Amino acid sequence: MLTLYHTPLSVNSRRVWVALLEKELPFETVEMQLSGDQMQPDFLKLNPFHHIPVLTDDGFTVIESFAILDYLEAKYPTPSLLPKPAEAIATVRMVEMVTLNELVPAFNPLVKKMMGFGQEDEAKINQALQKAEVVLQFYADKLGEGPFFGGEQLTLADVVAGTFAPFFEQLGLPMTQYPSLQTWVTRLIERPAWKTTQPSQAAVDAFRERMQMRMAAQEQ
Ligand SMILES: N[C@@H](CCC(=O)N[C@@H](CS)C(=O)NCC(=O)O)C(=O)O
Repeated sequence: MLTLYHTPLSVNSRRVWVALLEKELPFETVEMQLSGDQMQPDFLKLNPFHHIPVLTDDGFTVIESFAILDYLEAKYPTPSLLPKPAEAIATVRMVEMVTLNELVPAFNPLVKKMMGFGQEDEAKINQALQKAEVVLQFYADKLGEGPFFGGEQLTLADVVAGTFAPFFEQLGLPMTQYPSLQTWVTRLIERPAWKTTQPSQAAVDAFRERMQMRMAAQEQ
């Protein structure tokens, strides 16, 4: 049996959760609170770095979300989330790595501002917005006219970039400048896998409150 240790608010977990759903695999979930439960000996045996997601598959444990995605693709290849042509594979990998290495660092100050975690200075926010826009332009170029990054089929590129996509507007990114990307976002968020894994507003609000209390306690 496949078991996913995760928390619904984690985008690192969500990409694995979406992949499991898109592959229509039977799996169970263990919801972590990340309030100390990730430091318990039983969990540290699964991941000594105390991070989610973790996937176990009949006694085999995989940590690191991208390793998990590769494992799922190799072990359960149908339906495939990785195209075969060399150019399409390169596009998928580029989108995955650009998301991780370029979009995530740009997103961090924008998310902090949106969540009200401390005061980010305006110059830093503008720089982050500019960096994020370079990524959006890159996505739009790679998407072209296709419904998905790898062509006609949903791929890991859509899963990885697409789990950030529902937040583009909320973070102040001007989606109207990228109509094909906007259509792609709409196409993804209508899929059952995205609907199932979309964190509720109540969960986001509760997380914001917990973090603000933790930050206030640290300041005292
Ligand atoms: N590179 C890891 C990052 C995982 C990660 O940072 N997980 C966070 C949640 S988003 C976590 O488990 N934080 C709790 C902790 O580190 O104690 C991956 O892609 O799986």
